[in-house]
Parts: sequence; structure tokens; C-alpha cells
Amino acid sequence: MERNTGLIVAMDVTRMDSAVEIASEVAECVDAIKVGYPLVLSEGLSVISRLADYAPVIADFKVADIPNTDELICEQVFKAGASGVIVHGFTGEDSLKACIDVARRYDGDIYVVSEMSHPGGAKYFQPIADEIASMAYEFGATGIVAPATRPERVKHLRSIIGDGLSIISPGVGAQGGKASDVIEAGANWIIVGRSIYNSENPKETAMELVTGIGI
Ligand code: 3DU
Repeated sequence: MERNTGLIVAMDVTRMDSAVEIASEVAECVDAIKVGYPLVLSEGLSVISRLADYAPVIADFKVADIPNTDELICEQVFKAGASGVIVHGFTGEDSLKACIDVARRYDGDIYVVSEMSHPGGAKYFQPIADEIASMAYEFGATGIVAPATRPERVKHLRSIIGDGLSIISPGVGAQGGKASDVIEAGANWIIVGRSIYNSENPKETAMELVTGIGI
């Protein structure tokens, strides 16, 4: 993914027409559109190719299964037109490797969740986050997903993965994180959902966020 604005919009609306409308408004302000279960379960996998007309699409399916199932899932998602897939790391090295192997065939990206951004995300994730980040580095993932709600953790995880891997970071806005803090801590991209898609003026909000990122 090319870094022009540093902003990824999380398109967690549940209607294709809303998603397309918002995508067309914010396209010039974002480097990617993240879609997940809310939109795909509602409108089908074809949302991926539809939104890919506006920006590269990252599919946030937090893939977490045995290697064979992970491979089958990633294959479907890349085939549908996604540029990247978000996967879990706690399922282990073999599962992660299966996802990365598929991504390589499609010249796609794999982002590994290291620690989640919500309050409950600290309890089980923090004790294993460093190991997951190291594994992402070792196996050649594109990057990790780290919490914008805890910039100090982003900084720490950055020290583990070095500069070779990207950090994409959800939690700015509705979850309380601040764009400039998390970028300063070492994130390459912030991921923002509700603050943009619930805004009266999604484009204006996206532009303000991009100013806050300050690339
Ligand atoms: O809180 P927001 O509405 O800005 O959306 C954040 C998005 O990022 C949303 O799609 C959520 O599922 C995803 N996400 C996290 O919020 C936290 C994580 O640790 C991983 C993904």
C-alpha cells in the first residue's frame, strides 16, 4: 500500500450504497478502505471489488483458523479483489505462514493483529503481543495492527518489528485515540471508522484527520 495520506477508512456501514457514496467522497483522502464483517455479511464479498474502484481494499476478517482453512479463506478474499487481509497471530506460525503464502501468490498484504485497541483487548493480548509482533516480522508479514488507544504500546511494538514492517492502527476518534500521538509513536497509518462514516461531512472529517497525521 502506498503511503500518501496515512489514513485508512474503516467502512463499517452495512449498505453498499452508503459505502460507495462515502468511498467516492473520501477517496482522495485515504490510502485504503478497510471492510469487515458488518459490510461483507450484509452485502456480500462483491463489496470488495466495488470499493476497490475507489482505493485498495483491506479485508479485516481477523482470520484465525487452522492453516488449511486460513488458506481457503485468504484465497477467496484475494480472488475477490482485496489488496490485503488482516489475520490473527495467536493461531500460530503455521496458520500465519499459510496466509502469507497465499498473499505472495496474489502480491497481496497480510497484517497481523498484535494487540487490540478496546479496553478488554489488553488483558489477553498484551502478554502475547511482543511474540506475535516478532513472529509477524520473522515470517515476512506486511505489518501489524496495533492500538491507537495506547500509543506507548505502538512505540514498544515498533521497537520490536523495526522499520521494515508497517503498523496500521485503529482506535482514533470514537475509541479515544489521537492521530498525531499514534503517528508520533510509530504507526504508518491510522484506521478510522465511525468518526468518518457517521460524520455530517465525511470528506471534511477525513481531511482534518489527514492534517492531524501531518505527512
Ligand atoms: O472505532 P472505529 O469506528 O474508528 O473503527 C475501528 C475499526 O478498526 C473497526 O472496523 C474495528 O473492527 C477495527 N479494529 C479495531 O477497532 C481494533 C482492533 O484492535 C482491530 C480492528
